[in-house]
Amino acid sequence: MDKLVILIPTYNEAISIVELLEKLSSFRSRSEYQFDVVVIDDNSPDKTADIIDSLAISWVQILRRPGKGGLGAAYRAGFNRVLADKQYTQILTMDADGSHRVEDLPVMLAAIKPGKSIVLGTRWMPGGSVVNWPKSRQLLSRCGTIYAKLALGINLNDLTGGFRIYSAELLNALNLKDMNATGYCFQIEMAMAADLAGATATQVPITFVERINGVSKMSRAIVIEALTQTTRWGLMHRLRPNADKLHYVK
Ligand SMILES: Nc1nc2c(ncn2[C@@H]2O[C@H](COP(=O)(O)OP(=O)(O)OP(=O)(O)O)[C@@H](O)[C@H]2O)c(=O)[nH]1
Ligand SMILES: [Mg+2]
Repeated sequence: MDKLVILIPTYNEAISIVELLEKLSSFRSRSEYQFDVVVIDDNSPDKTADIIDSLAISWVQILRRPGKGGLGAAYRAGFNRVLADKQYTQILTMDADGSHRVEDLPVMLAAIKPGKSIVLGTRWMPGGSVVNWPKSRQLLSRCGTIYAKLALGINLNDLTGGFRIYSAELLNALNLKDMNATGYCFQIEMAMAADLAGATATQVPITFVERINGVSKMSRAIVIEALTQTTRWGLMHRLRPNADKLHYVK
């Protein structure tokens, strides 16, 4: 039986994270997976971390970081924490803002494969959908994925989403310390690294729901980073084939 841990990055998600932990608690009481949760908080000014602490849930830990360092840095710190604790075999990642639904967890968990495996919650495939997301954001996400797919030659339909399950075997095979994407292009970088490592990738349709509470951390800088990094990775892939594999895979 796999031992599962759920990583949730937070920056000013005081209301949303409490709601999400309630839903996870209810799911946990019915699930065969007695998972743990690690919230990675970047010293949120709204006291997200203290609020979680005050709930005193035995299966929830907080990884407190000194300040806002971006999604990529938060996840890499989270990965290092849970891989050091060798008990976990599967690492699930999800946003705190309610966009990733606990209702989609069973089908995601059922899609885990043995060995180096990645399960990708996917909006842009039959059965996948988005709820209340502005057309502009949908366009950005779809175009971002199409561009990354073409640039990197990866045949996956949702390269920017953060609702995923990585096997510890896959994460242990990657050079996480040599990754440096900050914003949501971290998700593209991880999908690319998984592909280079020869992971089995399974896409699962999900319903992505626009956040109700809190504010998005998406910014122009994050979009520009995604565009420039993806272009750079695409060029590297073409001009120096195998160099990227050597860079990302141990
Ligand atoms: N620890 C940490 N978490 C972050 C940081 N930036 C974003 N997050 C969290 O990462 C998750 C995704 O961020 P969002 O702001 O929802 O970004 P998004 O989902 O791409 O964009 P929206 O759809 O507009 O919400 C949320 O749980 C955020 O709180 C950061 O710098 N540090
Ligand atoms: Mg969000």
